[in-house]
Amino acid sequence: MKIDAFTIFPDYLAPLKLSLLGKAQEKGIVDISIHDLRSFTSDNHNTVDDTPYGGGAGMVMLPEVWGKAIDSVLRDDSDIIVLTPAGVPFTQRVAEEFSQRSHLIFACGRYEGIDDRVRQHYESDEYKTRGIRVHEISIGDYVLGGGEVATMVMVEAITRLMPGVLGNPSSLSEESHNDEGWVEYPNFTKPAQWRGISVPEILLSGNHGEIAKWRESQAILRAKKNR
Ligand code: 97T
Repeated sequence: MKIDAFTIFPDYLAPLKLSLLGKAQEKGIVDISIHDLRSFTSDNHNTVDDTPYGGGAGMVMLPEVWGKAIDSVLRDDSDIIVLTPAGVPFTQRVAEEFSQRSHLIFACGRYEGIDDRVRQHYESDEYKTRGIRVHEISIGDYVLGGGEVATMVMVEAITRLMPGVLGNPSSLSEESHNDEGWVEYPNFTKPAQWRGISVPEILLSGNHGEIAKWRESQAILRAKKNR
């Protein structure tokens, strides 16, 4: 999988080069490129935004800069992902779908967002017939300073689903038993007693059938309490 991420703060996305993802890149499973949006400007001040038509607070990112940036990497199999609080909610199911794509382009907007004509342009029939799709995605109901952290969340959730990225693939098949990944039983390790609290007897019994039943019921109780 090829990933291209565009931002005016390339340093914010530096963690994508680390640890798990760094290893996945070494193995050649994913290839992540981080691009400075300012390198696609054409004026002396490297302007990326301007005041909104119709008035209002803040600045809007220029369509010309985003057009040049996206065109520089666009392929016939690209998915363009625009991070925005007004987007489609990002879920495990969405992560699974993106994990099977070949080229993801992340557009990290700052300020009040990106001129909407960028979305309209790449959603036109010309691009649709080439197999190019635009996705406006939100990672949750809160407001961030920009799309960078949301991009990191998405890249981590997506790439760990790709074959060879996770160290322990059995944790993936266990996850797939529950539909979105949030039904999880409570876990315990050594010691068997900690601050007067015992590990549940059943987990020490060696009865794998009963343990599985107990974990299932605990997972459902926890989901009811928390969700
Ligand atoms: O709040 C944001 C600002 C810019 C880009 C994305 C976001 C966001 O994404 N998910 C939640 C908020």
